[in-house]
Amino acid sequence: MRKTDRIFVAGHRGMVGSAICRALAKAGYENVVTRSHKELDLLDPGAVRDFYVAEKPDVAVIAAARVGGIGANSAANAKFLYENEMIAMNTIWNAAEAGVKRLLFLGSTCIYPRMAPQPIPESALLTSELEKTNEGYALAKISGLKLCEFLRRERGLLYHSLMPTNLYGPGDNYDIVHGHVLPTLIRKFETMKDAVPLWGTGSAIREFLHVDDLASACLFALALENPPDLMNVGSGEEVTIRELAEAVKAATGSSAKIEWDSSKPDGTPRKLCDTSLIRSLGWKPEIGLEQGLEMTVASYRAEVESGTVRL
Ligand code: GFB
Repeated sequence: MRKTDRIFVAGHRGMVGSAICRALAKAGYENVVTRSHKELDLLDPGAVRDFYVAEKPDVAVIAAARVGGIGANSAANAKFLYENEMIAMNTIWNAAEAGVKRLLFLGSTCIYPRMAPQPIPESALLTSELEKTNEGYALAKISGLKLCEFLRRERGLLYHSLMPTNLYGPGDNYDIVHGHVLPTLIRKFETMKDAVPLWGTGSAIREFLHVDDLASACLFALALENPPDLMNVGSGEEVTIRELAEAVKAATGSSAKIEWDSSKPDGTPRKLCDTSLIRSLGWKPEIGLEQGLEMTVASYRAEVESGTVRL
């Protein structure tokens, strides 16, 4: 990717897209093209086709998606499948039709089977059943990465994908019902003074990656001349949800009591991705969970203060 390339970042207002735009600006890429949801509906194939034909980007980064935590996903698998499938198909297929030479598609490690070997290698894809709570989202992301793979093989286009583990950072969604666990816990500990109700048993194991580390992985992957079709991106740092809760409690300075609600789902028992492929090529994360939590509690407070927090 050259500094003069015209780069379309789909989903630039989301946590991931905005981190990628920050990283691109910092690295001196000035020709970034963005469209708000109002300006371009990614669910509309005709609008997306017309956009690519008119704008002719050299590179596209697909960071747009309907995302949410276990609550949002398990309550609306149909919507998560439909919208994410449409976004993936429209943005990838129409890019190819319009002659976009390079494209990076972002997914999630929930594409891997529920009982995948740990840490999960890229080769675990489609080897057994998916986790039911986010099956719709996972199926859409699998379609997207496969479309990239097929277009690369059949048309020689440099379309490839990254699968990040659970992300967090500035601009996250702090909605208590629909958000991911880490931002939701920050909000709960910041706003509930006596008791904090948490979901499940606390035994599920997750890996968390700061979104600025994902953005650095995106720029790294885009600089590779012959990137693998699919690479995992993770921090390698695992915690139980119980340990995460204690860490968030400490980072927020809360003294509230934690109450577990085991009627709520734990989801995938363990989700640690094998990042040996991307690390062997030279990328590594920079922000550990303790530091990342401190930064994110500070950005949450700043977002609340300025009225920009997403709830
Ligand atoms: O981030 P999260 O919602 O989703 O984390 P997944 C869910 C884990 O945190 C479960 C526990 O073990 C929950 O029982 N948990 C405890 C809570 N308290 C809370 C709470 O207040 N809110 C939430 N949300 N969880 C998502 C997928 O899976 O991961 C998406 O649904 C996507 O598709 C994303 O792949 C990265 O880690 O289970």
